[in-house]
Amino acid sequence: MKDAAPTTIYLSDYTPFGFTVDSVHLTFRLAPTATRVISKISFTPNPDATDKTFFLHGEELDLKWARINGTEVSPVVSDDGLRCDVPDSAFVWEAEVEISPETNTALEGLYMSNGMYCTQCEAEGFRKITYYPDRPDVMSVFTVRIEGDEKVKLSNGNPKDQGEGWTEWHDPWPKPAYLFALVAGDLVNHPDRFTTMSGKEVELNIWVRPGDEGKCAFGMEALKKSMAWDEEKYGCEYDLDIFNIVAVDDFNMGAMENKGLNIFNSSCVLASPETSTDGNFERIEAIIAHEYFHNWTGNRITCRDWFQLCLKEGLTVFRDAQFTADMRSEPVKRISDVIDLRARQFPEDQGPLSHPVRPESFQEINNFYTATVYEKGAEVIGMLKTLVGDEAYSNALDLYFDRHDGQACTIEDWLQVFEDATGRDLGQFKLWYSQSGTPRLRVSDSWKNGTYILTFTQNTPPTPGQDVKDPKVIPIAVGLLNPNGDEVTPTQILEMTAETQSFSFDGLATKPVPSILRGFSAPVVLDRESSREERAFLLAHDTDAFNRWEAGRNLCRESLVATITEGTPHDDAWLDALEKVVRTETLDPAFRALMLAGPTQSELAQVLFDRGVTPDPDAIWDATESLRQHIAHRWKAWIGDAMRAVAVTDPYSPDAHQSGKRSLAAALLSLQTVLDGGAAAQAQYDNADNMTLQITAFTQLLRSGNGAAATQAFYDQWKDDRLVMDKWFGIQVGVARPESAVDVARRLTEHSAFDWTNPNRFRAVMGGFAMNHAGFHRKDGAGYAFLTDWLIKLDDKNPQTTARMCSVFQTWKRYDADRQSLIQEQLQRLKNKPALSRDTDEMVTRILG
Ligand code: B3K
Ligand code: ZN
Repeated sequence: MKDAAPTTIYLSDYTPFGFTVDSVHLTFRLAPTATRVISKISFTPNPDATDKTFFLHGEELDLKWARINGTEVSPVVSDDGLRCDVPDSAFVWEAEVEISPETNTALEGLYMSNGMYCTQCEAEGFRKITYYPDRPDVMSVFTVRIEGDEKVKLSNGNPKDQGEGWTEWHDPWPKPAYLFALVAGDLVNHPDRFTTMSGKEVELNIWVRPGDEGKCAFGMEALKKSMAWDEEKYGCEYDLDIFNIVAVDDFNMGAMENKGLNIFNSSCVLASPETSTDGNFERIEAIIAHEYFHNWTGNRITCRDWFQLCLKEGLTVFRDAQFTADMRSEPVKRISDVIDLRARQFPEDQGPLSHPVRPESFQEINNFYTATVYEKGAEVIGMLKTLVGDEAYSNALDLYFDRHDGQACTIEDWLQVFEDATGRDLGQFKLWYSQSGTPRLRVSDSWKNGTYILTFTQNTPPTPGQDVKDPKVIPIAVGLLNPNGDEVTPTQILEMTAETQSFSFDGLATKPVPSILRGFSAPVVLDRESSREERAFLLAHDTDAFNRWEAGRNLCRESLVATITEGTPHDDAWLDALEKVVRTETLDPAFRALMLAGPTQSELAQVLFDRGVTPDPDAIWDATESLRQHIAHRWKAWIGDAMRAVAVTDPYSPDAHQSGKRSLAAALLSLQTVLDGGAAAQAQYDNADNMTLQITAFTQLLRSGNGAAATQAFYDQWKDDRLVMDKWFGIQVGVARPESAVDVARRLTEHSAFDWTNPNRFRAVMGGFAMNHAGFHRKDGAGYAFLTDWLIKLDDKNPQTTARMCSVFQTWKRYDADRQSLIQEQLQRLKNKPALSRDTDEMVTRILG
């Protein structure tokens, strides 16, 4: 276990390593509790480094011997590594260590999952495999020999040689240790091939446990589409003879882009119509693309240090979003991403965990794989592209790949490429990387003699460690509509650079209606007091799909806020406008479904808090539930017809067209359930031939209070499918009524299938529970105490997953004094846990502030 004595690491302290690594040879003699790792590493003193201390990272390693140039040496070994005197010219380091994969429950380094050996080395897991300079700027060529009885033994690069009980791999591309991977087990593969743009044949495989081979076809198609897309859009060609993906059941996150050997959480690659929802299919496609795209943005060009994480993650998220938009629907993808950004990144940016896209200090880097680094990091790239234009973006990317291939880079390198490609000064733009917090953009307008003026004022509230903020460059996409609904000024990008700035539009016959921040052109909160009529007008007429959706969402939000704060009846004028959109059959069903999705309860809590109202989770739950009832009764004459109109009759396909129809049907089924108590849902459940229909019906049956039979039936049908069982666990706790959510969650943890050491299962229950806003925030604090008990328990086994889950407490300051002190009490209890991990300690300390 890592010690909890916190050491803070600073970006400003970066110095290069004193040596370069010319080659690495590793031999693994696999055994569950006594794997031997023999390393042979060639070092050369680094002329660019002043500090020539020979320090190799290493944690939880049992060093058997070490040699330099063939002579045994006695290094000074500590908890985090070793030091040794070394020659002042090139030398060869050799060492043998013993490690215990079977007892490695933290799931970083080399560990075992269902009898299979696998690794996770990003960010700092390689140091649990052998002594090594485990930092991303030390890159080398690896040769790996794996000895063991397992049928399949994989590592990075290309297969080199094999014999009875051993296999060798060679990766010709220099890489940092975090991209190292090894897998060994009795696996089976789903094979395929891909011919690259220069005619090179690549062997492709998805490796799974026997029994899962029927769930690989979709992932394989997604991989081939990703490979073709990256060639076409970015000119990025694959660079090895083989590309392997392995599905692993015990994994702390979604997937990992190890060079030539991607390792995936099985939930992010295995798919079949019977067991996976449309949402699962879309997510799998996106994650396969994301990890594949890392081959260039992350692997060929990597990060100099972990502060530069957004260099690879922000860019790769941006690229995978482009891919999904191309494969599916651009506006639907954009709206979904903004929903996700507001749900996950905004609370982070506006709370105690707020940090810049490029953080400047950390204690545990695993705590910085955040929505800010990933999703806001992608938004920053999107803004850069908007500002420089598509062609310049493409030229800059070409230059980036040319100039930095094979290097470990910084955000400065990245921005320099754009400055060189465009001639622009990006000094002010760089603030997006260093300043944390969500800017608020206030808008006012005026109209005189045919000139319309929009005036914007930007303000970023203080965040931890950053009291004062400078104005940022904000690209504001604006279009103007005239009162009959025609667009008079198509989308223009207004480039805001000052704290307050006005933009005028001349020669207009009538005062226009502005459509501001089209496509969500910047990750800001737009404060504009506009009338209900204006929002309804944009909902009906805006040509920008995002802002059309936004207008509807804002109307829904305001209606709910008025109900919560003043008891005002729901706004029927808005509902009539919404009805028109939802019933417009020429519109994409997926878009219509998004129109029906109101703000989440957590989002409403934030809106109330921002307006100086202390959110009451029960009142928020009541208001959203009563709105559902109200809409259902108001629309009861046509809901059934609308559901039938979007019913899919063709054989199941997870494509955008069919899944859009099913998502609209699911939203309508939620309303129908209010009217019939679950009769339609039960019929759908009984006839469902795919998981999307089955799970949406199951969800509504649970919500109707008539879900007992389906709960048992679902369990009986799927008890042997671990990924489907995760859904069974998660949904029950996610949709439980507020007053019973803690009991439901507790009962589920007592179920024999609740394997809490499996991150997917733990997250299904605990994550599902924390998403149950009113249930988690139960007034007596039972929800907080329940979750904390489990975090205390998990921390000893798996610090990474524990620490990540702590973020559900980050919004604690929104709530009333009683809830605040109940949360503080639990966080303090967690903080006082003996031998608390460094990961969790850092999170709790930051959240408490
Ligand atoms: N790079 C990995 C994430 C590693 C997380 C380490 N705690 C997956 C990805 O972003 O593609
Ligand atoms: Zn990534």
